[in-house]
Amino acid sequence: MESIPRIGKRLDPLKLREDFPIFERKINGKPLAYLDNAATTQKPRAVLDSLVDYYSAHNSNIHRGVHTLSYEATLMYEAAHRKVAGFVGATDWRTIVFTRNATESINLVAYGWGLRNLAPGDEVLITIMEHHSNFVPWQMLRERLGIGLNVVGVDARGVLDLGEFDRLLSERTKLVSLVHASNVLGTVNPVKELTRKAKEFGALVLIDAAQSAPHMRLDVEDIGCDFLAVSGHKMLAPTGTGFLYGRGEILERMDPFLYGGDMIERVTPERSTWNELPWKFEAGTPDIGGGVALGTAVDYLSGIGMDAVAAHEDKLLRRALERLSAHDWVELYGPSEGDRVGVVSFNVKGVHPHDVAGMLDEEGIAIRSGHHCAQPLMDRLGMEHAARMSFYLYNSEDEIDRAVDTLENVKRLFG
Ligand code: 7TS
Repeated sequence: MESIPRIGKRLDPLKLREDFPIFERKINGKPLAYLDNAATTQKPRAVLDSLVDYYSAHNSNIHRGVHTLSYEATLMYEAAHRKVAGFVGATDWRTIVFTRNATESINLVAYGWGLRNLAPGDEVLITIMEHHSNFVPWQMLRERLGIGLNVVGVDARGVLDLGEFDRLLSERTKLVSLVHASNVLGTVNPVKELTRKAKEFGALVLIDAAQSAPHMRLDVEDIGCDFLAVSGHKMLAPTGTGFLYGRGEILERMDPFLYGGDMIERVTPERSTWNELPWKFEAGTPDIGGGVALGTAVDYLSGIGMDAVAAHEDKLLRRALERLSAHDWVELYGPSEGDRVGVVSFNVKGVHPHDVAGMLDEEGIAIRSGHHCAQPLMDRLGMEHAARMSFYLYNSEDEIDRAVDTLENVKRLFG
């Protein structure tokens, strides 16, 4: 794995960019500044190479047959589970289930655990800052099972109302499903403390780590959670990859999510029994090549060090906040203090965020605009839509300056 950098404490984004072929592209004649990492990230050559290597030299179906290629594919796919387990501090690789994305990971818990274990009178506790993927599955269970769904609010800056969390948590709470870092505000919730509180009431805890796992060091044992949902494609791996960590004894007792091949132990016309973990939850032929490449993405990130990634992104965040807050025509969202990941939502007063994104695109700068799949939060904060910059390890302060300079020029030209 020579293409995987070993960097130590500090990270040089300009050096890292050389690992990402997409940055050779020009967009509208300008160098690409990719500031839409909360949606999905770019892929380093090591990840692309591992896909090509897998399909060129090892492609086969796993767990089926004794031929050499199948054996190799099985080993590589299992090794990727081991790498992911190490990445999030899980001691047993069998507690890592590969999925397509965080959405599928959360649905796996809703269908595999929720449908079987919840009944009228039980409650699920979420927050208003959830992505739709951690809202809608629980609404589905509320419709189907008649359970309660409670929603913890935020203050005007988008910080979780911890008092309300305490008030809504009770013996009726069977699951707390909580976003670690908001994809709109960047707010980082104190998941370890909230998990401890939930455990006092015997509730299970699911952490939606889609916006945290790619950006900071995480340890499921330290947090104490029962489930952790992550999108692989937001951490340098191919689209179509993600995973769910689940506490072993809970996964053992859960129902499968999808039924069919590979997830069974024995099938008779009358009944079937389930395969061991994690295969019980990976029905059908999985995305083997993508899974292997997810393992390579983990190697790449581990080579750099998640603390270095977090420190670099914090520097970018401070730069963006400093530059944007200098203007009274910019409305900034999200907490000004406390833990926050590199996500900055804002509006240019009087300009639709789609127009803001369009103007930046003309300069080769990619940002997202819209409701960011978090409509309950947008409603609560009275914002219909917003522009959003989100950072990763290959971004530089210069790119943030380019983005804000562009906004300033547009403002100067159009008033
Ligand atoms: N949870 C959070 C906090 C997210 O930000 C997202 C995706 C998801 C779950 C779902 O991830 P997926 O991989 O299943 O789609 N967030 C975004 C975003 O902010 N822009 O595009 C996708």
